[in-house]
Amino acid sequence: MEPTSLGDVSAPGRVAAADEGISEEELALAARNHGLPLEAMRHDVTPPGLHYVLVHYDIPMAEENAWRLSVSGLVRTPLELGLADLRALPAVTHRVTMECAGNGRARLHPRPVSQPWLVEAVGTADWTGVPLRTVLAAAGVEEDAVEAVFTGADHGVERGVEQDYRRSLPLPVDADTDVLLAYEMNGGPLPPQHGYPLRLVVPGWYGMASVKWLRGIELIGSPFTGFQQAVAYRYRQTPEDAGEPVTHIAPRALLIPPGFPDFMSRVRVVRPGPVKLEGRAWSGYGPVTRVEVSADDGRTWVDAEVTPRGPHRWGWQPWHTTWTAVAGHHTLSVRASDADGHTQPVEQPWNRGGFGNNATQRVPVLCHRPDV
Ligand SMILES: Nc1nc2c(c(=O)[nH]1)N[C@H]1C(S)=C(S)[C@@H](COP(=O)(O)O)O[C@H]1N2
Ligand SMILES: [Mo]
Repeated sequence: MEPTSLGDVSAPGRVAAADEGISEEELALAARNHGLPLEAMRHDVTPPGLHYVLVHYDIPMAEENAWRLSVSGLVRTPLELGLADLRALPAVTHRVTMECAGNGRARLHPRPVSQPWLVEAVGTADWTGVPLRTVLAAAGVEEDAVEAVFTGADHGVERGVEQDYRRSLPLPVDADTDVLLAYEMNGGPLPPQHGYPLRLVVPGWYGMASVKWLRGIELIGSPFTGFQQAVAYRYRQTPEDAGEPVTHIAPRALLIPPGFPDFMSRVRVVRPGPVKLEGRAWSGYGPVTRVEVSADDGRTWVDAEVTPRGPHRWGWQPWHTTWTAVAGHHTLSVRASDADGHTQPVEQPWNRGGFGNNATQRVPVLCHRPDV
């Protein structure tokens, strides 16, 4: 369908009818924004190219030598920093598991119409750069500043609102949150799709906070009301509901699909006998303390072995267990619990935007003997 206008911010995001399949518009988004192939969870650090990608508008053309980051608003010393200025400051590296807030959206009933992720909008990278607080300290944040607004170089229109991609974070930015202005991913320059030459990385928060192609930081004296803050990325049950802001990553465990896949259905094929089940688990609220696995579609659960969180406090944790497969059809599920007391639900946590759906993964498996 050809749009007759660029939309209207007073019209809520659409929810699909009960029997409505994925549209060509959703397919176009899904083809641009790719997920992590789940077998790539075998890598502790996701190789670039396999890390999920989400871009609202277009990937901007950028050149490191010409790039400027401005720090403005309620600061004593406004700054204009080039990449060389940032590289001259003490650098840190953090291993961070990032996940899109829309991960799980396409599994919701009814389905909010947007990027149709199943469970694969996640990845883990080593991000190198300058702590945000180093740059804020250099600029000298005024007492009356309450938020920092981050502006990307990408520009588009969303529900009728033309905009640069912008998000804010509340002040102060604590030392223990490890928010980073990153110019390297996994030891190399940022790939274009991940924010080259500079991005924000907000560990523990859903991906929308980690503004890519970062060109501006503005300190402001009242809460930011931009589209990506006040309209999008809120947990709402109805269009009228003001909703709660989307912030931290809810716990999730994923299984590296065992055995080998059927090409079309992706059903997994395994042989009878012991099958190693393994995967990753993470939460933005603290370490994952428990992972349970079900081989009977969530009726009974057994504990898997979770590797305690090591030096990488923002990275996913491996888990594993052994399942004795018998001939027939099975549905494997896995669920995580974190130190803050959150457990993944078996029922979908529905909201209009399709955010934070961490309902447990379901992996259909067919166990049979090799043909002779
Ligand atoms: N400038 C800008 N930053 C952005 C976005 C964007 O569209 N533009 N998308 C956000 C969203 S919704 C997510 S989930 C993450 C994705 O980061 P990645 O593509 O590096 O995985 O970037 C965030 N930062
Ligand atoms: Mo996202």
